[in-house]
Amino acid sequence: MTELETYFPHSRKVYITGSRPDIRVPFREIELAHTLNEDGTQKEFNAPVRVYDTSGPQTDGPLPALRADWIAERENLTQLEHARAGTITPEMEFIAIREKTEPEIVRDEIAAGRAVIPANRCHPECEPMIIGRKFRTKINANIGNSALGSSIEKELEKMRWSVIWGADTVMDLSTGEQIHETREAILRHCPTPIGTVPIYQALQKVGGEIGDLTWESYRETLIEQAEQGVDYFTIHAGVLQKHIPLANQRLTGIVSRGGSIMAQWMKTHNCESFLYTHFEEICEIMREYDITFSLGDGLRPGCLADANDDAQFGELKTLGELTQIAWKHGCQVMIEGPGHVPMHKIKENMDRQLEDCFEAPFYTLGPLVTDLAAGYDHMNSAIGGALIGWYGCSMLCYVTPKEHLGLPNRDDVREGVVAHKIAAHAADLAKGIPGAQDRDNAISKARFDFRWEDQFNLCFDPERARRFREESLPPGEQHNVKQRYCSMCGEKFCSMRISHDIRK
Ligand code: IRN
Ligand code: FE2
Repeated sequence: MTELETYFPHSRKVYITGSRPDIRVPFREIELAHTLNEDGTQKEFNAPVRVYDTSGPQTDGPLPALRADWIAERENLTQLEHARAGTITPEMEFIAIREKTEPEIVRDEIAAGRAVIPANRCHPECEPMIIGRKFRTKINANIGNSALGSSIEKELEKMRWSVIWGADTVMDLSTGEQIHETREAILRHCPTPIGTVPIYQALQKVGGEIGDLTWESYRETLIEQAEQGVDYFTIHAGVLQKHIPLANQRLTGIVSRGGSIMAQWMKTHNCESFLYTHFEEICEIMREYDITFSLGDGLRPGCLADANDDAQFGELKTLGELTQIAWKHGCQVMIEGPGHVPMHKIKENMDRQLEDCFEAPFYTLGPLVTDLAAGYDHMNSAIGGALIGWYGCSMLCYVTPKEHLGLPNRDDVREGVVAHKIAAHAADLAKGIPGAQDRDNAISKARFDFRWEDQFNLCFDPERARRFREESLPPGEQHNVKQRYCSMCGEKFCSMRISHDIRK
């Protein structure tokens, strides 16, 4: 049994074929039981529910190169350049089927810069996906080792685990040993786009001495990772010398790793960031591989007191200028956002980002809506994520219960992914993504029918739902899924049972 089958019983993978046989778009189909009459006879058939699926082919070995022919067949243009030229690429068609929309809508959103398809030419294993506010809200899971531990095997395992629970992209944030080998293993086995923050490896190469970073060594790192197939790069090119004094007045200064590295480098050398001064050369490399920019929020607020301050919004303006330069080079761009922001200040973040960055997709870390939730920061982040998603954010970076405390383990990854799936889905319902509510309606019908198995299988974490119900029933009753009540209210006080009686 694959892990997917273990954790998602009664689900099977199905594929929809597009205009050519090698466009095969994966979905997960959840099979449902019939609705029964009280005497056990069949009352109604319940159609299976088909959901978006990120889990990939579920094989142990390297994944098939599903995009290899598409890449070989066409001119070396980026998805943005193809879209501007009016071409619908196989990736765009794949995505249209996946998102249950028209290829022309996908092309148009890409051409306008309102959406991106992170898909490096050297990552043919990647199943195409889109990040943009007209489409399903996406979530990213961060994995990667640090100086304090982990192994390639463990990181691969976390990657597989993330996509089973529903991560749409995975970022390898390794800063420890064997960065190149870890990334290679992840890229060859991962069905989703992979993102990285190249400055981390560049710094590792110079032994962690920030002053020793150079444009040349950074450039070399970019190309090394580009050749491996990384689909999007976080580049903190918006942190400028003029922003540093603004950040010095803050309660918690600069909390972005990449942002703090670049600020320190500028102080040491007393000159502008090489990411900014060499930005056009970076664009040329990104264009060559069709790597998507994820313009880093090096000055995101790290506490409520610093939210929406001049440092943050000053950087955002710079990110907007850089977006236009990247677009001029034919590169795809998304913009990273905060951070720690109280709820009443979230909307302003979204509104300004749309305006200052010309509607390039927004990709945020939370926001965390309070500073008090250590141990529960995945929930804290999901609250802000749901709100900003509703306002128009396109992708949420997950936060795990270990945020501010340590490197997440397997359980933390699961909790983090599921919490943000809830947030992203809540946003999709409110955004009015077509069909978003179908699965909610199906589970509610199952609940009202006392179809326990279906109720488990339709939710985000069937294994946990099943276990929680079993744990709360008396011994002997634990596997009985025929009861028409649960232990929360008991039989006599079950409102759903009473509602059925009222109807009779
Ligand atoms: C997402 C939005 N804002 C930040 N992020 C993520 O934070 C980004 O995609 C990457 O995973 C991580 C980068 O962290 P630093 O280097 O900015 O701390
Ligand atoms: Fe934080």
